[in-house]
Amino acid sequence: MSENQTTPRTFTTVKAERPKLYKVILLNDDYTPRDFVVTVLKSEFRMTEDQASAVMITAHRRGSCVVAVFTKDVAETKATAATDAARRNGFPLLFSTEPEE
Ligand code: TYC
Repeated sequence: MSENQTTPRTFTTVKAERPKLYKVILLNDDYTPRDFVVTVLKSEFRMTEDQASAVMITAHRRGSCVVAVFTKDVAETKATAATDAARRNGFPLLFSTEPEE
């Protein structure tokens, strides 16, 4: 018997999957006042006045604008909270979510 036999060892590499990310999308409509859109973006997405104004005007001109990217749960929670804030104020403003490619 050889004296320098070694015990075979198995090494397993555990790789953490990066969580899939989801976009929160602001949709334009003809009824919600611009100021209200800016207010919701500031309060629900912690944007500055300038950031919120830029996102609002992009959605107004192009029909929609990506607001931010989050994990699925956070994106859905924020889109729902922002849409609910609009409903409480009687506006049809809508935030949706979609997976990032
Ligand atoms: N289009 C709206 C208006 O002219 C303003 C608006 C902008 C509404 C962006 C929604 O996502 C929106 N009053």
